[in-house]
Amino acid sequence: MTPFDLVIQGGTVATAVDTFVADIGITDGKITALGSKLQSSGKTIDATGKYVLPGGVESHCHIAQESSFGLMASDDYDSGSVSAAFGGNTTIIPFAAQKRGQSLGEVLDIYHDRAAPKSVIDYSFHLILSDPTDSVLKTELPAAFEQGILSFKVFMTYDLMKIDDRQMLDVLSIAREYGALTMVHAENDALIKWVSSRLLERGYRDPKYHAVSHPRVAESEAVHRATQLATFIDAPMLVVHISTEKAARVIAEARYSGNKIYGETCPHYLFLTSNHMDMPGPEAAKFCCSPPLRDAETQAHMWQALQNGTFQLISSDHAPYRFDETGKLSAGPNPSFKECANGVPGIELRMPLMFSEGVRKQRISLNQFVALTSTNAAKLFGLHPKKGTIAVGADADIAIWDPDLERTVSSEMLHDNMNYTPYDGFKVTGWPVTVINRGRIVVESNELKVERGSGKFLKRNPTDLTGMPGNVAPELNPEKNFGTILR
Ligand code: DUC
Ligand code: ZN
Ligand code: ZN
Repeated sequence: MTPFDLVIQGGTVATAVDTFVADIGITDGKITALGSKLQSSGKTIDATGKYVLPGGVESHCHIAQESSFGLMASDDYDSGSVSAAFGGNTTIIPFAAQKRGQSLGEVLDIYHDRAAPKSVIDYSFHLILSDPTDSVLKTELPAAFEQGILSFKVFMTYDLMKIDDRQMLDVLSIAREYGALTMVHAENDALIKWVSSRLLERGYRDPKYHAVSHPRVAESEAVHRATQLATFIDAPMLVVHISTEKAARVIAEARYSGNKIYGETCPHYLFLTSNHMDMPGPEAAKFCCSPPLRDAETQAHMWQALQNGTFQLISSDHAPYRFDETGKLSAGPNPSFKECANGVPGIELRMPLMFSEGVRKQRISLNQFVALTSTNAAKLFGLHPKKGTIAVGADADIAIWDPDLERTVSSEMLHDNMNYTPYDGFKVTGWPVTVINRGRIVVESNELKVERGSGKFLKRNPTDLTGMPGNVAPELNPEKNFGTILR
């Protein structure tokens, strides 16, 4: 047998289903053998006593992107991808956000230019659609799908971004036709506006009131509405950043009935609560994200939804805004809850936090960890089996984990372009120590080993909907609607 370029020897390999001890042989960036006593003509890594896991697929992060208020994220594709890699990720799928009036072609050109010279790991984009004109729906979106960008996010709130229910139906209908995945930020806009204006009228302006201004029912109502619309069209939909028990139950119910509905939650809803915001003045802005942090009881429901398969993804929703005038304090040193940028950083800590608090504390198995942080995203976003698993023929995207390495989190140890972390002082056990993307060693001995711009753009396939039968609404079914053809 020809020796391999790289061999990872003696580690405990885990995929979304299996755990076994094996050597991994890598040739030309791909996994070419799983076996024992494999010989390398190049480098050999001794992984004895370590876990050898698929690299993370981080499918929800905001990098070099203007927010829904127009503020640029603190991380570009250099710091964002480096931070992701140090956190065990080998693929990122950030957003390419359309401003109203912009064509999707223009948007994608801008984001390709932002990513290609800088990303150290592989990447794709989800579009954000804020302006679903006829040209966008009929020409520009299909063109983007053709380029392998088969997912996009829509918003039900934020004046500069939101689309209405009728537009949502148009968008879902196109997505269904092309096998694309609609991601949705589901919060009821009117409820948020109603509570926010009452708060401000009554003098409650500090950032901590952000937690009050986005009521739980705003999420559950909108998740119900969005998933009902998707179910009517029979189009796949991923509800992102779910933060409430009721919304989780809506997802569970939709999935129980065979609908193509998926759910995601984020580390901040598992590890932080609104108690972290209970302080006067601007410090609470460090914890402002949307939907907002909830309470410990809700955290338990989020864990349950991950454990029982209601949610398929745990994503960082890394939305980095520094605690200074470029970010959280861009409206001044004392912003109201309406003026501070929405979002928390976490791309480097998503997997370590989940490993430490999830796997080590036996809330989830090692295989569930792999599924939730890598394999499911690869499947949902059309990258599997090239990404998201350890198998012969797959890209050699691997993170080697030291399960016993203990570190206390501080902003200084992270590689993002932030000046704070909401997880400051957290004790985390279990960290990725070597990260490999397409056979290239990206991180080793706490150092970056590759050039900026060496990550590759990934052309994706449609979501694999096998096992998701869906339902045809009677009104759209010619056998039941007097023969009308509506889709
Ligand atoms: N939605 C996100 O997905 N991230 C940050 C803020 C928001 O509204
Ligand atoms: Zn959102
Ligand atoms: Zn987000």
